[in-house]
Amino acid sequence: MSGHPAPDPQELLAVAEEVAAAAGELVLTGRPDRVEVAATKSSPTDVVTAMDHASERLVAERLAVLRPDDGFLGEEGGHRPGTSGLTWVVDPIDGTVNYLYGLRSWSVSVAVVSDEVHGAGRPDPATWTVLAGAVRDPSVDETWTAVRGGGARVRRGGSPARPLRCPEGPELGATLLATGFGYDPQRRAEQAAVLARLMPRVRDLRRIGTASLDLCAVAAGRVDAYYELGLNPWDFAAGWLVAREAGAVVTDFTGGPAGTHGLLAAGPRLHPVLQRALAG
Ligand code: LIP
Repeated sequence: MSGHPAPDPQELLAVAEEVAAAAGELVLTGRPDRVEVAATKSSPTDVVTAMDHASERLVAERLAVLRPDDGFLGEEGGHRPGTSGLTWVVDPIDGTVNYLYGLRSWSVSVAVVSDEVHGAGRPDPATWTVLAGAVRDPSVDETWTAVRGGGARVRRGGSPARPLRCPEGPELGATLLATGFGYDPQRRAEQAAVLARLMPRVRDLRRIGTASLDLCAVAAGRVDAYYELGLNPWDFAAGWLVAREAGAVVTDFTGGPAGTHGLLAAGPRLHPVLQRALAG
C-alpha cells in the first residue's frame, strides 16, 4: 500500500456493511415477479440475472466514491486493479439460483483483502489477507460481519450485533453437514460419490446453496460443518473471515489455505475428524 495510510479495519468494515446493505436492499426490493436469466457462464445452469449485474454495478459505484484507490474483483465484472494495495472481493448475489427461484437463501457478500504477493494484481486466496467482510442476508434481515483479529458478529434487524463463537463440534455421527455442488455434470457426479460415503456417517445434510451463508452458519453453530469443492473467491472471501473470527477452522481438504480446490469449515474438534473422513 505504497503512499497510502494503513487502513483502519473498522472503517473498512463500515464500508463493507454499507455497500452490502445498499445492494441487498436493491436486490430484495427490486426482484420482479419473474426473474429472467440474463446469461449463463460455465454451464447452462450457471446463470446470471440482470439483478446480479445491477447489484455489482451499485457496489462498484459506491466503492469508487468511498474507496477510489482500491481494486475491485467481482463475480460479474472481473478484476480492476487499484493503487492502494487493497482489493474489494464482491459476490453481488451469492445464491443466484435460489434468487432465480424465489428461495430465500441468498446474500450480498463483500470483503476487502490485501495481497503482498500479487500487489495490485488479481488477489489470490492462497496469498491474500482478508481484512474485513460483511455478508448481508436481506431475506431475514441479518448481517454477518468480521474484522481480522476483531471477532465476528451477527446483527438481526435493529438489535445490537452479537458476537459469534463457533462450537468445538460434535462427534462425526452427530454432525449436521452442509455442502454444495458445482455446475459441471461430471464434477457433480464426483461430489455425489463423496457425499454417498459421508451420509451414513453423519447426522444429516443441508444444502443451502449459498457458500457465504453456509460459512456464517458454521460460525453460528447452525450447521456443524461445511465443505465444498470448486467455489469462486467471491463466494467465500467474507464468509471465510466470519467463520475464522468466530473460531472455526477453515482450510482446504489437506489443511492448507481454502480455495477453489477445496474448502472445509468446522469447529476445532470436528475439523480434523471430517478432514480424515473426506480423505476416505
Ligand atoms: C453459489 C455458491 C454455492 C455453490 C453454488 C454457487 P453463486 O455461488 O455460493 O455454495 O454450491 O453452486 O456456486 O454462483 O450463486 O454466486
